[in-house]
Order: sequence, then structure tokens, then C-alpha cells
Amino acid sequence: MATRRVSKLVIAAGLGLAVLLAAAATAWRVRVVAPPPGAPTLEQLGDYGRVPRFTLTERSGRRITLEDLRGLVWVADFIYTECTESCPTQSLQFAQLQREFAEAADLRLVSITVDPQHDTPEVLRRYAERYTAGHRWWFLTGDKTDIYCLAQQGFRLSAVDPAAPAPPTCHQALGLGPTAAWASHGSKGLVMHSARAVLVDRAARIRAYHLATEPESMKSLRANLRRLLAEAAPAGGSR
Ligand SMILES: [Cu+2]
Repeated sequence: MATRRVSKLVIAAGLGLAVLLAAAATAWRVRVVAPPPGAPTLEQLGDYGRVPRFTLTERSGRRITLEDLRGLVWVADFIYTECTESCPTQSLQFAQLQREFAEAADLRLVSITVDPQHDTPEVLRRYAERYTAGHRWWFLTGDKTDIYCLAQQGFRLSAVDPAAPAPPTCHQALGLGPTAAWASHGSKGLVMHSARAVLVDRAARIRAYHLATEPESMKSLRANLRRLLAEAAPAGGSR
């Protein structure tokens, strides 16, 4: 009887120890994986600078400049129609945002091609149809150097065409952006570009970067987007 009670105690103690060890191991792992509390991430609303002026052509043939986005909240990304890597995911995500934010009249989704020679307005029109893009989702093409400089310097995202003889010469001084925003793909020797969606506020300021390929990142994009849409237009900037 006494020995049985002792062995029961030993088992209980052993179980308790195992639980403690498991908890400690979990706590340790969480501490290693998670960023330190309060550390800013690209997904948190911040200020990553103002989008520079640009002039591009929408799939409708309409000329689009930064002025056309004044007072609006927009999500921008870089894609190309023949991409089979992150672009289908990026565009599916945008299609979903378009549906979820159907009531947001002052929201624009802006997809800019990094393969403008191929992606003419006509090609972009067909691509847009695949994702049932409406009038609030713009597809922009234009001068290749302009687009690459806009991606790299304006949005601080990577965009590299391995087939180009030399990288584009941009007019503005090159400001290196947040390193995590340079994530790219292009393993098949195709155009490499970031899969980040860029959140831009009503004052044309870049406020956050979200990865279209990561559900958690896109979840926080939605929360950020709601906050930006709730913000009032800057004085004199409404339309
Ligand atoms: Cu792509």
C-alpha cells in the first residue's frame, strides 16, 4: 500500500516535471521565433515616404498620374501577366480585397506591370478580366525605366529584369528601403519582383508593406486598410 502510494507520487512528480519542461521548451521556442515585443515590422502602420510623381497608362488607355490617386487610399503591387510564381497569388488576393471592400468607393487597387513591353493595355485588359477586376482596380503599364525606377526608388521594392543589358538609370538619388521589402522571386530567369502589397494613404504616403503570399500578413493588411480608409482626407487633398 505504502509503496504503491510512493510510486503514484513518483509518477505524478514525473508528469508534473514533464509538463513543466514542455512549457519551458515552448516558451523558449516562442521567444526565439517571435520578434522582440514592440519591434516595428513592415506590416505595422508607419511612414515609409511619399510616392513620387509618375505617369503611366491604364488598361483602359487612360493616362494615370499620382494626381489621380490624390485623396484616395490605395494598395499597389507589381506583377506581370506571364508570371506563374507569386503574381497569381497577388492578383487573387487583390480580387478578394476588391470583393471584401466593395463599399469603399475611395479605395483603389493598383497593379503595375514589370513587363511593359509585353503587357500592353490590351494584354492587361484580358488579364484583368481573369480576375473580374472592376473600375476601382487599375492595371498600369508604360515606360520600362519609369516603372523600374518607381518600383525601386518610389516604392523601395525590388524589380530586376535579368534580360536587360543594364539596370535602369533613375533620376532621383537611390534611397535604400527596408530590407525585408526586397523579397523577390524569379527562379525561372523571368522578371524578379517583390510580392509585397504596398499600402498608400490619402496623402500618397507609403504606410505599410504586406506579403501577398502570407495569410497573416494579408490579415493585418485588411486591418490597416480599414484604419486608413477611416482617416480623413488631408486638408486641401480631398476630391
Ligand atoms: Cu510575379
